[in-house]
Amino acid sequence: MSSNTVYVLNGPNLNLLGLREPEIYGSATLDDIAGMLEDRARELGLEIDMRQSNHEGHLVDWMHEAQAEGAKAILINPGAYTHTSIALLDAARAIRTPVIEVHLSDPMQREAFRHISYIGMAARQTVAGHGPHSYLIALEAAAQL
Ligand code: CA2
Repeated sequence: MSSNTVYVLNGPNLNLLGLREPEIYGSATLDDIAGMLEDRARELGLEIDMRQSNHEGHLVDWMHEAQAEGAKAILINPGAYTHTSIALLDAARAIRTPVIEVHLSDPMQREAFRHISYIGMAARQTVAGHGPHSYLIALEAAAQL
């Protein structure tokens, strides 16, 4: 862990990526995305700490941890917690570590209940709608911070 570490946090159901609903979320698994990010991070002189949890509190704890450990940035795809979690919004506001919101799909082009993003209210940037490439775009943005 160093100040060049970027936490990449993934919320509920993203462990199923590549295994279910490929028509919406594509065929890459979360491990594939981690590999892609690690390759690019190496070129950028960064390190990746990639995690996934189906539990809101774990994501909150990891955001606090990122700040305590002096991480460079947090990339977070909160999954459906994007649209429900004031706890994640409060966590993003409570830390100084920059937060970049990431989505595979573009929630604004989907059902109305996905149009609100709480964490988006505190994120430096939101990258959405580019499939796994959204994570890479977000990593490039983190490298510029
Ligand atoms: O597009 C995204 O990245 C989302 O954050 C994905 C969430 C969804 O609730 C957000 O509105 C947008 C859902 C993640 C669920 O991932 C699955 C992966 C494979 C199969 C089923 C769900």
